[in-house]
Amino acid sequence: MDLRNYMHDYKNKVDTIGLAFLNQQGLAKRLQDSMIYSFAAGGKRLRPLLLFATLELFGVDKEKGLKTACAVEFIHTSSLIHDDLPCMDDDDFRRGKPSNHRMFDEATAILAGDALLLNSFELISTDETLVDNQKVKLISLLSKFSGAYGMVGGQQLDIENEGKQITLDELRLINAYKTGKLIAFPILAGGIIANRSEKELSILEQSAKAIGLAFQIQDDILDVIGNEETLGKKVHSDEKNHKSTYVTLLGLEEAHRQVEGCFKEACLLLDQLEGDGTLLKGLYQLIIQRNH
Ligand code: GRG
Repeated sequence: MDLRNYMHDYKNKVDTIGLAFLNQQGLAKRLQDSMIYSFAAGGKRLRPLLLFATLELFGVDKEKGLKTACAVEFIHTSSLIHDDLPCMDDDDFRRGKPSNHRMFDEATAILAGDALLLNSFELISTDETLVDNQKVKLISLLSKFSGAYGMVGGQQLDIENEGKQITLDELRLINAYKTGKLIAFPILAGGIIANRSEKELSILEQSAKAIGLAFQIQDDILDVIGNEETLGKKVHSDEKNHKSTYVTLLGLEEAHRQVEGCFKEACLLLDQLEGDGTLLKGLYQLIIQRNH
């Protein structure tokens, strides 16, 4: 399957499912508008695409991943809304548009993030293409990877370390949780929906960890060499917030080398699995070559 066509088709499918959910006969119109504003603001939909590409690897019908893919994008969107708040990163722009609290107001932005987070579990639990056992595993993993022992815990550590000089190991740990877990979820979710063994899930998890690290290093690189217009947000924000990053700790050249090293490791791990990993590797490549 051609990577570009696949990305286009499956991005559209996630958009359709997400918008249908968010456009239901509503209770609070401003809240719905605020959720739709951020969900439809033009994200790359990397996490959903990782899930579909993992299903393709195992030869499983990608339609079975639609609601779970949308669920992880809801959580990702909720985290971006909260991340931009004045009490967090205090960013006025996201994806080239005013951040949610700038477009609406802080209270609405907080509630939109809360609702997207919680409704993500509704999406999975009402998915009629999955059996109950799969739904429980997916909900359990998604809540673990998003919560105190996942993304939210990583965010807390990140805030506590602002302005401090930290080691490479400390930085890796923070990022493995703050960013890595939500990148790992869709890859593991693909394995769960494909009913793979514990051993195969463990290989998927190692591959996901490697590509998650590559993603974050590239993110730090883009904050230094990226273009504000393409990125849709301010560059040099890490410097402004006195953050230790892979670029400040390793230098640009070594950071680039490590992105490449992690990418190769992630692909080699996929080679240990039975199936066709071409699409997933193509997506891994896009992750490390992205300019926004
Ligand atoms: C409300 C669940 C919840 C959490 C709040 C604020 C917070 C806790 C966590 C912050 C996590 C965070 C924003 C990590 C940064 C991850 C990152 C580099 C996002 C950019 O991802 P892309 O490139 O973005 O996939 P697009 O715009 O393409 O979707």
